[in-house]
Amino acid sequence: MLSCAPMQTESANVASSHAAAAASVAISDIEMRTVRLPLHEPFETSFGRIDSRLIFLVSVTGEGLTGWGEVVAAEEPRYSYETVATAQHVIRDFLAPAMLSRPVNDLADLAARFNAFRGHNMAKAGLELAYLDLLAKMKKKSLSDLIGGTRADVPVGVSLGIQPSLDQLLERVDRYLAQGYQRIKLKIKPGWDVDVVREVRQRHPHIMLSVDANSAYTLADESTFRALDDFGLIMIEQPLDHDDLLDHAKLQAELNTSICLDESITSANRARHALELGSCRLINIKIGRVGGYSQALAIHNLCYSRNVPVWCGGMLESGIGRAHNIALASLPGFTLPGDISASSRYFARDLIVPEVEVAPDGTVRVPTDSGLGFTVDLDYIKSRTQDFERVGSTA
Ligand code: OSB
Ligand code: MG
Repeated sequence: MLSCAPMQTESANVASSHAAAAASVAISDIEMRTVRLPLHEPFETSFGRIDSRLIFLVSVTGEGLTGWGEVVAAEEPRYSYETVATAQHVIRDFLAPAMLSRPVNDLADLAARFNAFRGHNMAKAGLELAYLDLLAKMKKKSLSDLIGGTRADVPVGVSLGIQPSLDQLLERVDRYLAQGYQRIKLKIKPGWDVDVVREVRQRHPHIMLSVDANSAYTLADESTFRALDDFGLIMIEQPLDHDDLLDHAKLQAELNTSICLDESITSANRARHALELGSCRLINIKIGRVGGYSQALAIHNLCYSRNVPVWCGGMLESGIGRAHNIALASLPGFTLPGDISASSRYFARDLIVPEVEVAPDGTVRVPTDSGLGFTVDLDYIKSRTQDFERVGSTA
């Protein structure tokens, strides 16, 4: 079973039967690499600004095949407490030994081993991703097929960072709409919110528009939320504290606009709590934030069974993480456009071939080749690798 134990009773059983006949895999090697990729332009959110991404890749080898995953932690603990360095430590010293200790029966077996260690979801997810790519390659299936995906292409949107000026933001909104993106998400923070959203809305009365606060507000900002509530936004993403559910429930009760939780949803159990408390009406699923495919599938199944729409969030991943996001977003419950943009929106050159492209209708094609469905560009990765570390089953 691909879905994990805690949510089985809630599960709509989507994505569970497909890998039922899982083959046991003996992993012989786990490799960790960091690769710095400059961003085309700086990305600014309520918690800061970055102009490059330190991409943390993990690969696992077994049965003569290699599977690839990405750890989405950042260099600084702002979006999450994890960092690239904490994830390297946790993988090297705890997760890799657990994965290498004996053959992995299936995803639930791997998740149960990782569950013995608290937290560090992004580190766990990186290895789950690599394992599932390897498993899909063994079974000669696409990742989407393996997890029960039903879409041949997925609708996508773009997440626009806080800009130096309103004009620069408006220019970017126009640019990405012209490229076909189906939804525009604006990063907001106090001082860059109501006036900015009003301008974008006036110019584009009918587009799917949302905002993402990355926890920059409190319940005391009621007047801001009341103003935002009048713009016909499809959602307000994570307005309050990163680990809050209660105040979000109070706020959701006051708003017409749906609240979408990102940071606050760290597991399937947290998702269930949020839905039962009324903290949100939508959930952004990021495989890294929730600790891997096992929990991401459980959250999807829970929401699907309750008719709660979900969408796939992004962490400025390289093509390797993005390919996993595309597979996840092919599940039936992913009805809203994901933060799955073209490679060229982030980087001059991506780590996969071909790069991810957005079609003029604002969709990304779900690959049908086995595993990730993209070729990992190992020569390019090697040319940009900063740190390399190998953990083997034989010391
Ligand atoms: O809150 O969704 C977020 C990027 C890094 C950290 C957090 C977030 C984001 C994004 C970008 O919004 C999404 C993407 O295009 O990858
Ligand atoms: Mg977000």
